[in-house]
Amino acid sequence: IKTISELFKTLALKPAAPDKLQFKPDVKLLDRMSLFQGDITKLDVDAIVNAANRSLLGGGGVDGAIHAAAGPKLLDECRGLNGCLTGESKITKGYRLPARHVIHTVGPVYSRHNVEECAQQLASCYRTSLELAVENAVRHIAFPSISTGIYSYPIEDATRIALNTARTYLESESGGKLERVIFVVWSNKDKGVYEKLIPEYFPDK
Ligand code: AR6
Repeated sequence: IKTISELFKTLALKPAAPDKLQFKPDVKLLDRMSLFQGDITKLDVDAIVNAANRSLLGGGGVDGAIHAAAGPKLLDECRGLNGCLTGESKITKGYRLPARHVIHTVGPVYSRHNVEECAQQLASCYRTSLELAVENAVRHIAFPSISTGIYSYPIEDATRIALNTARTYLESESGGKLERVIFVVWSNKDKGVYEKLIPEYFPDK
């Protein structure tokens, strides 16, 4: 787990020339991800992801924190987006946030009777956010733990999906353009789950 100053140190990388964006194969996957505990609205990165709802018009949890920190212009831009389906993502500017962009994704409301569909929708949140990031030349993207708050997704299952989807994308051809994925946790319990599972999906080799 990185402290905020360590995280910023790792982020203070020289911007790559556009034609050199493809990551070298010898850069370890583990060196392209970070775990950060704290408030995602404070991160000075190209994009932070918002765990939104289908209206995209704000709410509680991390969504409320992002809208409060970004200011009312974020809501104005969101009004023009016409909502978003579960498992899909839309991008806006970051306004008063240190982050340049906000990628709004709509996670599933967890249901024990529909585990398979929830898992596919959650994976789709991560995948479509990462795709939007690359389409918008985002190099650093920070994710909160989507659906695991108000939407009640079990943290361990959700974390496996987050790590697996990010790892698969980072290894893909377009994912080669992403420099770093940052997973942001709020609670100590969630931090423990990520620390336990990261070595399974991002082995240190
Ligand atoms: N920085 C980082 N993580 C945070 C922050 C923050 N400032 N605040 C909360 N978290 P949730 P969901 C963590 O409930 O489950 C909203 O009303 C939080 O501890 O924000 O996808 C939307 O409008 C948890 O680990 O999102 C939707 O209606 C994680 O962020 C609904 O909630 C996600 O919790 C979405 O629910």
